[in-house]
Amino acid sequence: MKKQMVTLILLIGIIMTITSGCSTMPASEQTVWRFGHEEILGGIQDIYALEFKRLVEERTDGEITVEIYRADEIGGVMDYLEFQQGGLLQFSILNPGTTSTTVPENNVFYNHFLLPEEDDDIKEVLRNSKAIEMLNEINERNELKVLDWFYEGFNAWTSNKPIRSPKDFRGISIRTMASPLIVASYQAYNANPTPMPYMEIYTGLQLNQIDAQVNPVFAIQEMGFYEVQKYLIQARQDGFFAALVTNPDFFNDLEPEMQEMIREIALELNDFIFDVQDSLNKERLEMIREASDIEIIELTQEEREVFREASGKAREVFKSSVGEEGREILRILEEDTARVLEKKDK
Ligand code: 6CS
Repeated sequence: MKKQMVTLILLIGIIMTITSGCSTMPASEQTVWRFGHEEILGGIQDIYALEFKRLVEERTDGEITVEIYRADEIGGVMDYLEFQQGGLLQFSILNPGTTSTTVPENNVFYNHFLLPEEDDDIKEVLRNSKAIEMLNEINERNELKVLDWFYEGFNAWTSNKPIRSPKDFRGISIRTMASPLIVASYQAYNANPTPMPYMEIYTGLQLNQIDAQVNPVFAIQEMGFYEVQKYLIQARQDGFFAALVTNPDFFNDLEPEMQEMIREIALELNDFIFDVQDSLNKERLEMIREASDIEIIELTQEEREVFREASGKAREVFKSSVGEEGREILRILEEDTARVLEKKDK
């Protein structure tokens, strides 16, 4: 397996050397940009990638072609992170659950009860916060140039038991992404967090290797998790965030007009994908309701408060896993969220 992967990497490397998007290439030659993401056909990241492809190909009159690689097509998500840092992929969508192994500060998004809950408020914080600028600088120092952060919906829990309080999590093995903060967050609720790859969750639930998992509603539907779970619980404790990432060397070598085109596309896609996630998550919740007997539980404000209190422990874990810069990013996001919510109340 390892050998096949190395061969594949080498193969991609050779193809890349011949065809990659370098700015010195004559305009008449075909350029291929490789775009990796973490989801399956029809997922939010896939819809994003397809729209990115459409816009790039349209605006370059087909001189640039974008090839999309979905989850597990040429490696696991951690391979995609390496391919991105090494320049084997020109673009990718990576979420903090993947990149926080390299940039722990990215986990800031997965602090429970930190960011606003409404889409427009989240958008405002993401677009205007100095914290995002600081976070992007840290990513760039790690060979990840973030062109945009976007949102895929709030993370819901599915489980074989109803969960209304941290007490109910006792003894429950919940599959999470392999991020120390996410693990700490569910430990703070008394659960047994069990990291495993995205593509193995369904079987894990089916074989009772795990009792629960956490993901946005659209993913629960398209990955079929609702088929093997009894409850879908909406606590709105955090959202699923992801970044459009490029390789800094690749990007810096592009001509300024090309850089500008990509920046514009990223900005347009932010609005596009916020709307897509909103309608897709609503639509897929209805599909789940129609296709199964899963019980959907929406926590009350009082029930959420108990989780908010319990999440304090994990916030401390985040603070101790990052340096001064990371703590400042968290502080600014807390402040910006409070400001956006206050403005709304007036
Ligand atoms: O839970 C996961 O691992 C995955 N969830 C989503 C919605 N996207 C990609 C990620 O790898």
